[in-house]
Amino acid sequence: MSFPANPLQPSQPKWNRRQVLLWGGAAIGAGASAIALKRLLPARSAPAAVRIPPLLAEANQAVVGNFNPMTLLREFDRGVVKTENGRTVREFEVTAQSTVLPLNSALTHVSWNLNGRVPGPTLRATAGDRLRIVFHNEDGHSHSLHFHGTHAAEMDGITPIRHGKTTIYEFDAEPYGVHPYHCHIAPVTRHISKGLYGLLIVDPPGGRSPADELVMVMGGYDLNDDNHNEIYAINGIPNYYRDHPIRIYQNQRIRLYLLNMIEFDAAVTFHIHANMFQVYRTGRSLQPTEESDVITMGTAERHILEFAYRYPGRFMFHPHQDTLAERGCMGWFDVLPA
Ligand SMILES: [Cu+2]
Repeated sequence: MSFPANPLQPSQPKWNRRQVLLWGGAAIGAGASAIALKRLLPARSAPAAVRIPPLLAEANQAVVGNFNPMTLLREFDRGVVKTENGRTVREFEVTAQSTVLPLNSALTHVSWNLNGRVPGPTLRATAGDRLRIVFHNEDGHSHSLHFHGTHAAEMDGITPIRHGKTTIYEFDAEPYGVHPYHCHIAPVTRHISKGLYGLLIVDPPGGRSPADELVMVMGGYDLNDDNHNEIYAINGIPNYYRDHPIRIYQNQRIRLYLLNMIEFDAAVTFHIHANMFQVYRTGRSLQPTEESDVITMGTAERHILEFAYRYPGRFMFHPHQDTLAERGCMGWFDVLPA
């Protein structure tokens, strides 16, 4: 595989003994045992060509609520890998819960989220893998996980999973590309805007070229239930990357997996300063189909954007609806000399 693992934040599936025992017998099959769940994560290391700037100490400590948007950027959950009948199976564990997010110094918000973070974990597989997503609902409301991509009707994730219940979604990772997942319980606008969404990246069989890979999900918060967003964020926390610029290297390819999960606004744009990006729409191609510095995305639209910065310095990124940028949906790249 050619995609780089992140040496800073390796995938850390959170299996514990209780959870293995909880569903092991029913879901793994009679012949399997907990031993089969031993971690088989390949010991990939980043190709020498890809350099990731070390995090500043303050970014290492900049945890907001239960998560750190700086490390979340490059965090990919490849699941617990096993082989069944000669094929790769990836088992993921996703838990819906409520946590209080400090959106800024004056504002907290009760978020409904997955694994304690907004967005939820970035699940990652290769086309053709079997995906098994164990979904626990520990929140007081009913929720579900609905994946984009191709799967059977019974795996479409529109059935409410009640508080305290667990269900398993299982399907093949197809097609390759970038797929959102989100809760699909009514009112969906409310369940999504409170934070129940994330990304599933399905890599093409041969992988993609080496790059410093980042994930950004744009979201909005309707704080007073008036079906309008009062505040916006990239990766959960408003203005996080304004206050903590993302360090990247000059002249190195950045591969940005970008998803728009903003409810209530029909469409938004995404713009980077002083540069152009190449667009792989929905991640469904191996060659870019267009080049621009601004792209329009309806809700649930997602793309891969690739670019490299020729000049060092600080460069802004944001939707070009500047009211969104002014309400939390913006950040900076801090381009370091190569
Ligand atoms: Cu929900």
